[in-house]
Amino acid sequence: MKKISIIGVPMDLGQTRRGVDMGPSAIRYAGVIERLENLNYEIEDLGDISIGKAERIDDEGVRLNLRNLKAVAETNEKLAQTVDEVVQRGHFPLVLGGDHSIAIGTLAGVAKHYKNLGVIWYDAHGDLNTAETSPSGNIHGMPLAASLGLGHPALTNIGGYSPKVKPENIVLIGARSLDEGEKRLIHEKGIKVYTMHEVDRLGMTKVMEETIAYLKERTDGVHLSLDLDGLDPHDAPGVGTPVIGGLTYRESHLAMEMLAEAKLITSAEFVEVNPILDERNKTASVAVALMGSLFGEKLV
Ligand code: NNH
Ligand code: MN
Ligand code: MN
Ligand code: MN
Repeated sequence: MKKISIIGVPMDLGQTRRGVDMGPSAIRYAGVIERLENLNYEIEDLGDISIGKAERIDDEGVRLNLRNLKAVAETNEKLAQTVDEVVQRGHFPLVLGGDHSIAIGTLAGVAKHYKNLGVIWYDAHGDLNTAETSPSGNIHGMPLAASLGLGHPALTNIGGYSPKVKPENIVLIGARSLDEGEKRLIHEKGIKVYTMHEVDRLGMTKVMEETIAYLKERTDGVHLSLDLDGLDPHDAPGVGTPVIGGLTYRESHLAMEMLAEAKLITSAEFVEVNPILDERNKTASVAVALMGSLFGEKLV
């Protein structure tokens, strides 16, 4: 596939740090379009999805432990629609965040086109909370659970169907900050996880070989959901919830290069870039460099 459609989602309502709404702009400024054009892709930039407005007094969100539920759900409906159309036109959807709550809409737009969509969740976190288990009430900690059909119906039914993905088609990579409820769910559902422990022990080469083999045999398309906080804060400082001890810049490139070689990925999103917390747009630049590798850039 040689055509990529870029969709910006300047969403910051799934968490409480301001600035992540500037992510799409920072990623464009870091040269995403030129970078991918150089790899001979035809790029269509669809601009940004308009974001629902937060309730001034979000009593309902507070009561439900789902901050800004209404606006987050509305925005994800729009995103799902846009992504759906992109896939229908045979283009590769590349979504730029924005906080990770937007994965709900991306997956809603993508998953209906596959019988068995695989998902790689590259993240320090599991994003497997529901309102019942969330320590924060932040919806950016819930998108993978919502896509499994777990949580509030306003989130699980985006796009008019649920679930989007089966637990056995998911692989988590880079996890190192999981809440108790998330750990329970991972065991209960048998979700495949490469925590930092496994990455240290096996090395990224083996982790990716196993991930690729595992998903190749059971899925008919794979979505990459890459949260920049999966990387170590040394390499990606511009994120709202940095966690020490993460994946390096080189490990991450290796992962992307191996995915490119395997021709596995059929849609992708890069999320949680927060330019306000960043150092000279470093994190957006890292995101663009990783996209280069994902789309086949070679060092020589
Ligand atoms: N697990 C925590 C929560 O649910 C933090 C989630 N933060 C993230 N997820 N950045 O990727 O609130
Ligand atoms: Mn076209
Ligand atoms: Mn995340
Ligand atoms: Mn995260």
